[in-house]
Amino acid sequence: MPNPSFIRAAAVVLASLGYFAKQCVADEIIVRLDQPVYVVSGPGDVVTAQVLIDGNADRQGLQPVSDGLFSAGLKILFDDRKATVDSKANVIVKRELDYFGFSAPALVSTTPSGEVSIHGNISQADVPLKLYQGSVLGSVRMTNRATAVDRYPLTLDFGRNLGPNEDFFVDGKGITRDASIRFIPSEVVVAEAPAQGDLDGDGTVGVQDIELLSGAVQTRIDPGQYDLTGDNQVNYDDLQLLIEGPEYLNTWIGDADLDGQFTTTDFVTVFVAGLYETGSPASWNQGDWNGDGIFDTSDFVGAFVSGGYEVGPRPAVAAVPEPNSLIFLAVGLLFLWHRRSLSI
Ligand SMILES: [Ca+2]
Ligand SMILES: [Ca+2]
Ligand SMILES: [Ca+2]
Ligand SMILES: [Ca+2]
Repeated sequence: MPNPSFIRAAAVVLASLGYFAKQCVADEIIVRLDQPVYVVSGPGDVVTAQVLIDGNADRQGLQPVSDGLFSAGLKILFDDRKATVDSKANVIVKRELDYFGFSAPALVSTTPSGEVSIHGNISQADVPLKLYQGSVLGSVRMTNRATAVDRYPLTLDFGRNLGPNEDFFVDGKGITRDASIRFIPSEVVVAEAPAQGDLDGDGTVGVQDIELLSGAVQTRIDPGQYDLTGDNQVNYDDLQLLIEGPEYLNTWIGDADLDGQFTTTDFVTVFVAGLYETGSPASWNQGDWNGDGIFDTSDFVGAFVSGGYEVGPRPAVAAVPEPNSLIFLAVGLLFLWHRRSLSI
Protein backbone atom coordinates (compact mmCIF):
# COMPACT_ATOMS: atom_id res chain seq x y z
CA MET A 1 0.00 0.00 0.00
CA PRO A 2 1.75 3.25 -1.03
CA ASN A 3 2.14 5.98 1.52
CA PRO A 4 -0.82 8.45 1.24
CA SER A 5 1.48 11.46 1.51
CA PHE A 6 3.50 10.04 -1.39
CA ILE A 7 0.31 9.78 -3.45
CA ARG A 8 -0.56 13.37 -2.55
CA ALA A 9 2.91 14.56 -3.56
CA ALA A 10 2.73 12.58 -6.80
CA ALA A 11 -0.67 14.08 -7.57
CA VAL A 12 0.69 17.58 -7.05
CA VAL A 13 3.67 16.85 -9.31
CA LEU A 14 1.46 15.37 -12.02
CA ALA A 15 -0.99 18.28 -11.78
CA SER A 16 1.81 20.81 -12.09
CA LEU A 17 3.31 18.92 -15.03
CA GLY A 18 -0.09 19.06 -16.70
CA TYR A 19 -0.29 22.75 -15.93
CA PHE A 20 3.12 23.46 -17.41
CA ALA A 21 2.36 21.34 -20.47
CA LYS A 22 -0.67 23.59 -21.03
CA GLN A 23 1.42 26.70 -20.51
CA CYS A 24 4.15 25.65 -22.91
CA VAL A 25 2.10 25.16 -26.03
CA ALA A 26 4.74 24.54 -28.64
CA ASP A 27 2.74 25.57 -31.67
CA GLU A 28 1.12 28.78 -30.53
CA ILE A 29 -1.36 30.22 -33.00
CA ILE A 30 -1.86 33.98 -32.96
CA VAL A 31 -5.19 35.54 -33.83
CA ARG A 32 -5.11 39.33 -34.17
CA LEU A 33 -6.23 42.29 -36.26
CA ASP A 34 -4.17 43.68 -39.14
CA GLN A 35 -3.10 46.80 -37.24
CA PRO A 36 -2.07 47.03 -33.59
CA VAL A 37 -3.40 50.60 -33.63
CA TYR A 38 -6.07 52.30 -35.73
CA VAL A 39 -5.80 56.08 -35.68
CA VAL A 40 -8.97 58.10 -36.31
CA SER A 41 -9.86 61.73 -35.75
CA GLY A 42 -13.48 61.72 -34.64
CA PRO A 43 -17.05 60.36 -34.88
CA GLY A 44 -17.95 58.87 -38.25
CA ASP A 45 -14.40 57.80 -39.07
CA VAL A 46 -14.25 54.22 -40.29
CA VAL A 47 -11.96 51.49 -38.99
CA THR A 48 -11.66 48.51 -41.29
CA ALA A 49 -10.03 45.69 -39.38
CA GLN A 50 -8.94 42.49 -41.04
CA VAL A 51 -8.87 39.46 -38.73
CA LEU A 52 -5.69 37.46 -39.14
CA ILE A 53 -4.39 34.08 -38.08
CA ASP A 54 -0.69 33.28 -37.81
CA GLY A 55 0.27 29.64 -37.36
CA ASN A 56 3.85 30.39 -36.36
CA ALA A 57 4.70 33.59 -34.53
CA ASP A 58 8.42 32.75 -34.52
CA ARG A 59 8.73 33.26 -38.26
CA GLN A 60 8.51 36.50 -40.22
CA GLY A 61 5.18 37.41 -41.74
CA LEU A 62 2.06 35.31 -41.43
CA GLN A 63 2.25 31.53 -41.64
CA PRO A 64 -0.69 29.22 -42.33
CA VAL A 65 -1.89 26.95 -39.54
CA SER A 66 -0.11 23.61 -39.83
CA ASP A 67 -2.47 21.01 -41.37
CA GLY A 68 -4.72 23.84 -42.57
CA LEU A 69 -7.86 25.22 -41.01
CA PHE A 70 -11.25 23.52 -40.98
CA SER A 71 -13.11 26.07 -38.84
CA ALA A 72 -12.72 29.32 -36.92
CA GLY A 73 -14.97 30.92 -34.34
CA LEU A 74 -14.16 34.27 -32.79
CA LYS A 75 -15.57 37.58 -31.73
CA ILE A 76 -14.36 41.17 -31.52
CA LEU A 77 -15.39 43.10 -28.42
CA PHE A 78 -15.46 46.87 -28.02
CA ASP A 79 -17.13 49.62 -26.02
CA ASP A 80 -20.44 50.21 -27.81
CA ARG A 81 -20.49 53.86 -26.71
CA LYS A 82 -17.27 54.39 -28.68
CA ALA A 83 -17.79 52.31 -31.81
CA THR A 84 -20.49 50.57 -33.76
CA VAL A 85 -20.92 47.92 -36.44
CA ASP A 86 -24.34 48.76 -37.78
CA SER A 87 -25.16 45.69 -39.81
CA LYS A 88 -23.96 42.29 -40.87
CA ALA A 89 -23.13 43.84 -44.24
CA ASN A 90 -20.09 45.34 -42.51
CA VAL A 91 -18.75 41.89 -41.67
CA ILE A 92 -17.05 39.92 -44.41
CA VAL A 93 -16.03 36.33 -43.87
CA LYS A 94 -13.21 34.99 -46.04
CA ARG A 95 -14.88 33.21 -48.94
CA GLU A 96 -13.20 29.86 -48.21
CA LEU A 97 -14.59 29.90 -44.65
CA ASP A 98 -18.02 31.28 -45.44
CA TYR A 99 -19.96 28.17 -44.43
CA PHE A 100 -21.56 27.03 -41.21
CA GLY A 101 -21.95 23.30 -40.87
CA PHE A 102 -22.94 22.00 -44.28
CA SER A 103 -24.50 25.17 -45.63
CA ALA A 104 -23.47 28.71 -46.53
CA PRO A 105 -22.99 31.37 -45.29
CA ALA A 106 -20.99 31.48 -42.07
CA LEU A 107 -22.69 32.44 -38.82
CA VAL A 108 -22.27 36.18 -38.31
CA SER A 109 -23.74 38.23 -35.50
CA THR A 110 -23.55 41.93 -34.69
CA THR A 111 -25.61 41.68 -31.52
CA PRO A 112 -25.43 42.49 -28.70
CA SER A 113 -23.91 45.88 -29.55
CA GLY A 114 -20.21 46.00 -28.77
CA GLU A 115 -19.74 42.48 -30.07
CA VAL A 116 -19.21 41.03 -33.52
CA SER A 117 -18.93 37.30 -33.90
CA ILE A 118 -17.95 35.10 -36.81
CA HIS A 119 -18.17 31.35 -36.92
CA GLY A 120 -17.29 29.68 -40.16
CA ASN A 121 -15.87 26.54 -41.68
CA ILE A 122 -14.72 25.36 -45.08
CA SER A 123 -17.18 23.90 -47.55
CA GLN A 124 -17.88 20.30 -46.69
CA ALA A 125 -19.28 19.63 -50.14
CA ASP A 126 -15.80 19.53 -51.66
CA VAL A 127 -14.23 16.10 -51.98
CA PRO A 128 -11.46 16.09 -50.96
CA LEU A 129 -11.90 19.00 -48.52
CA LYS A 130 -10.14 22.22 -49.47
CA LEU A 131 -8.55 23.15 -46.15
CA TYR A 132 -7.93 26.83 -45.59
CA GLN A 133 -4.25 27.74 -45.77
CA GLY A 134 -4.64 31.52 -45.76
CA SER A 135 -4.04 34.15 -43.09
CA VAL A 136 -7.12 36.38 -43.37
CA LEU A 137 -10.24 35.10 -41.63
CA GLY A 138 -12.41 38.05 -42.51
CA SER A 139 -12.85 41.76 -42.00
CA VAL A 140 -15.05 44.06 -39.97
CA ARG A 141 -15.94 47.65 -40.83
CA MET A 142 -16.57 49.65 -37.69
CA THR A 143 -17.57 53.28 -37.27
CA ASN A 144 -15.90 55.28 -34.56
CA ARG A 145 -18.18 57.26 -32.24
CA ALA A 146 -15.65 58.68 -29.83
CA THR A 147 -14.36 62.24 -29.94
CA ALA A 148 -10.70 63.19 -29.60
CA VAL A 149 -8.72 62.67 -27.45
CA ASP A 150 -9.58 59.08 -26.61
CA ARG A 151 -8.49 55.50 -26.98
CA TYR A 152 -10.23 52.16 -26.58
CA PRO A 153 -9.35 48.51 -27.06
CA LEU A 154 -10.62 46.05 -29.63
CA THR A 155 -10.30 42.68 -27.95
CA LEU A 156 -10.65 39.25 -29.46
CA ASP A 157 -11.98 36.06 -27.95
CA PHE A 158 -13.50 32.75 -28.92
CA GLY A 159 -16.88 33.02 -30.59
CA ARG A 160 -20.18 32.80 -28.88
CA ASN A 161 -20.69 29.52 -27.12
CA LEU A 162 -23.04 27.51 -29.27
CA GLY A 163 -23.29 24.42 -27.13
CA PRO A 164 -21.37 21.87 -25.12
CA ASN A 165 -18.16 20.47 -26.62
CA GLU A 166 -18.04 23.27 -29.15
CA ASP A 167 -14.64 23.72 -30.73
CA PHE A 168 -13.80 26.96 -32.47
CA PHE A 169 -10.49 26.46 -34.23
CA VAL A 170 -10.22 23.00 -35.76
CA ASP A 171 -7.38 22.04 -38.08
CA GLY A 172 -7.36 19.91 -41.21
CA LYS A 173 -6.88 16.75 -39.18
CA GLY A 174 -10.03 17.44 -37.20
CA ILE A 175 -8.06 18.34 -34.10
CA THR A 176 -9.15 21.27 -31.98
CA ARG A 177 -6.42 23.89 -31.65
CA ASP A 178 -8.29 26.11 -29.20
CA ALA A 179 -5.71 25.52 -26.47
CA SER A 180 -2.99 26.89 -28.78
CA ILE A 181 -4.81 30.09 -29.67
CA ARG A 182 -3.49 33.39 -28.32
CA PHE A 183 -5.60 36.46 -29.02
CA ILE A 184 -3.79 39.79 -29.30
CA PRO A 185 -5.90 42.94 -28.80
CA SER A 186 -5.66 46.12 -30.86
CA GLU A 187 -6.47 49.69 -30.00
CA VAL A 188 -8.30 52.59 -31.59
CA VAL A 189 -6.70 55.97 -30.95
CA VAL A 190 -8.81 59.07 -31.50
CA ALA A 191 -6.41 61.94 -32.08
CA GLU A 192 -7.29 65.59 -32.62
CA ALA A 193 -5.27 66.04 -35.80
CA PRO A 194 -3.36 62.82 -36.42
CA ALA A 195 0.04 63.51 -37.99
CA GLN A 196 0.71 61.82 -41.34
CA GLY A 197 2.72 58.70 -40.69
CA ASP A 198 1.98 58.63 -36.96
CA LEU A 199 0.81 55.04 -37.17
CA ASP A 200 0.66 54.39 -33.43
CA GLY A 201 -1.04 57.69 -32.67
CA ASP A 202 1.45 58.75 -30.01
CA GLY A 203 1.71 62.25 -31.48
CA THR A 204 5.10 61.92 -33.16
CA VAL A 205 6.50 60.16 -36.20
CA GLY A 206 9.34 58.00 -35.02
CA VAL A 207 10.97 54.62 -34.85
CA GLN A 208 7.84 52.86 -33.52
CA ASP A 209 5.99 53.95 -36.63
CA ILE A 210 8.77 52.52 -38.80
CA GLU A 211 8.49 49.23 -36.89
CA LEU A 212 4.72 49.11 -37.39
CA LEU A 213 5.11 49.76 -41.10
CA SER A 214 7.89 47.17 -41.48
CA GLY A 215 5.74 44.61 -39.65
CA ALA A 216 2.89 45.37 -42.04
CA VAL A 217 5.16 45.02 -45.09
CA GLN A 218 6.03 41.51 -43.93
CA THR A 219 2.41 40.38 -43.54
CA ARG A 220 1.64 41.02 -47.23
CA ILE A 221 -1.99 41.81 -46.46
CA ASP A 222 -1.76 45.58 -47.03
CA PRO A 223 -3.42 47.24 -44.00
CA GLY A 224 -5.15 50.41 -45.26
CA GLN A 225 -3.66 52.95 -42.87
CA TYR A 226 -0.11 51.90 -43.72
CA ASP A 227 -0.52 52.51 -47.44
CA LEU A 228 1.11 55.93 -47.44
CA THR A 229 1.58 56.05 -51.23
CA GLY A 230 -2.09 55.30 -51.90
CA ASP A 231 -1.59 52.39 -54.32
CA ASN A 232 -3.50 49.88 -52.13
CA GLN A 233 -0.29 48.00 -51.40
CA VAL A 234 1.92 48.14 -48.35
CA ASN A 235 5.51 47.59 -49.36
CA TYR A 236 8.98 49.12 -49.46
CA ASP A 237 7.67 52.19 -51.32
CA ASP A 238 5.62 53.13 -48.28
CA LEU A 239 8.58 52.62 -45.96
CA GLN A 240 10.77 54.72 -48.24
CA LEU A 241 8.17 57.49 -48.24
CA LEU A 242 7.93 57.40 -44.44
CA ILE A 243 11.72 57.73 -44.16
CA GLU A 244 12.44 60.16 -46.99
CA GLY A 245 9.24 62.14 -47.48
CA PRO A 246 9.53 65.84 -46.51
CA GLU A 247 6.10 65.55 -44.84
CA TYR A 248 7.29 62.51 -42.87
CA LEU A 249 10.75 61.86 -41.40
CA ASN A 250 12.66 63.65 -44.18
CA THR A 251 15.85 61.66 -43.72
CA TRP A 252 17.79 58.93 -45.51
CA ILE A 253 17.45 55.17 -45.76
CA GLY A 254 20.27 54.11 -43.46
CA ASP A 255 19.74 56.73 -40.78
CA ALA A 256 19.48 54.08 -38.09
CA ASP A 257 19.45 56.48 -35.13
CA LEU A 258 17.09 58.93 -36.90
CA ASP A 259 19.24 61.99 -36.18
CA GLY A 260 18.59 63.24 -39.71
CA GLN A 261 21.93 62.17 -41.18
CA PHE A 262 23.37 58.93 -42.51
CA THR A 263 26.87 58.64 -41.11
CA THR A 264 29.35 56.10 -39.75
CA THR A 265 27.52 56.38 -36.40
CA ASP A 266 24.57 54.62 -38.04
CA PHE A 267 26.83 51.80 -39.22
CA VAL A 268 28.23 51.47 -35.71
CA THR A 269 24.68 51.41 -34.30
CA VAL A 270 23.53 48.57 -36.55
CA PHE A 271 26.70 46.49 -36.32
CA VAL A 272 26.80 46.74 -32.53
CA ALA A 273 23.34 45.14 -32.52
CA GLY A 274 25.10 42.12 -34.06
CA LEU A 275 22.30 40.80 -36.25
CA TYR A 276 24.00 41.13 -39.66
CA GLU A 277 23.42 37.99 -41.73
CA THR A 278 22.11 36.06 -38.69
CA GLY A 279 18.57 35.75 -40.04
CA SER A 280 17.26 36.83 -36.63
CA PRO A 281 14.49 39.44 -36.50
CA ALA A 282 15.98 42.93 -36.81
CA SER A 283 14.40 46.35 -36.40
CA TRP A 284 15.22 49.65 -38.14
CA ASN A 285 17.95 50.59 -35.67
CA GLN A 286 19.33 47.07 -35.88
CA GLY A 287 19.91 47.31 -39.62
CA ASP A 288 16.65 46.32 -41.27
CA TRP A 289 16.36 49.24 -43.66
CA ASN A 290 14.12 47.60 -46.26
CA GLY A 291 11.38 46.33 -43.95
CA ASP A 292 11.76 42.60 -44.55
CA GLY A 293 12.53 41.99 -40.89
CA ILE A 294 16.17 40.92 -41.17
CA PHE A 295 19.52 42.66 -41.62
CA ASP A 296 21.50 41.52 -44.64
CA THR A 297 23.25 42.91 -47.74
CA SER A 298 19.92 43.84 -49.36
CA ASP A 299 19.52 46.56 -46.74
CA PHE A 300 22.58 48.34 -48.12
CA VAL A 301 21.03 48.47 -51.60
CA GLY A 302 18.20 50.78 -50.50
CA ALA A 303 20.64 52.89 -48.49
CA PHE A 304 22.92 53.21 -51.51
CA VAL A 305 20.05 54.20 -53.81
CA SER A 306 18.81 56.71 -51.23
CA GLY A 307 22.26 58.27 -51.57
CA GLY A 308 22.47 59.97 -48.21
CA TYR A 309 25.72 58.60 -46.84
CA GLU A 310 27.84 61.42 -45.40
CA VAL A 311 25.98 64.14 -47.31
CA GLY A 312 24.41 65.80 -44.26
CA PRO A 313 20.72 66.36 -43.59
CA ARG A 314 18.18 65.88 -46.35
CA PRO A 315 17.02 69.20 -47.87
CA ALA A 316 13.48 70.06 -46.72
CA VAL A 317 12.32 70.52 -50.30
CA ALA A 318 13.15 67.93 -52.93
CA ALA A 319 16.14 69.35 -54.78
CA VAL A 320 16.89 68.87 -58.45
CA PRO A 321 18.66 65.51 -58.54
CA GLU A 322 22.39 65.96 -58.76
CA PRO A 323 24.73 63.38 -60.21
CA ASN A 324 25.84 61.02 -57.48
CA SER A 325 29.42 61.42 -56.29
CA LEU A 326 30.01 57.85 -57.40
CA ILE A 327 29.10 58.84 -60.94
CA PHE A 328 31.69 61.60 -60.69
CA LEU A 329 34.19 59.02 -59.51
CA ALA A 330 33.31 56.68 -62.37
CA VAL A 331 33.56 59.50 -64.91
CA GLY A 332 36.89 60.54 -63.36
CA LEU A 333 38.32 57.04 -63.61
CA LEU A 334 37.12 56.75 -67.20
CA PHE A 335 38.78 60.05 -67.97
CA LEU A 336 42.06 58.93 -66.41
CA TRP A 337 41.90 55.60 -68.23
CA HIS A 338 41.23 57.44 -71.51
CA ARG A 339 44.18 59.80 -70.92
CA ARG A 340 46.46 56.90 -70.12
CA SER A 341 45.43 54.94 -73.20
CA LEU A 342 46.01 58.03 -75.32
CA SER A 343 49.47 58.61 -73.87
CA ILE A 344 50.65 55.06 -74.54
CA1 LIG B 1 4.16 57.57 -33.67
CA1 LIG C 1 1.64 51.79 -50.93
CA1 LIG D 1 22.02 58.93 -38.25
CA1 LIG E 1 16.22 43.88 -44.33
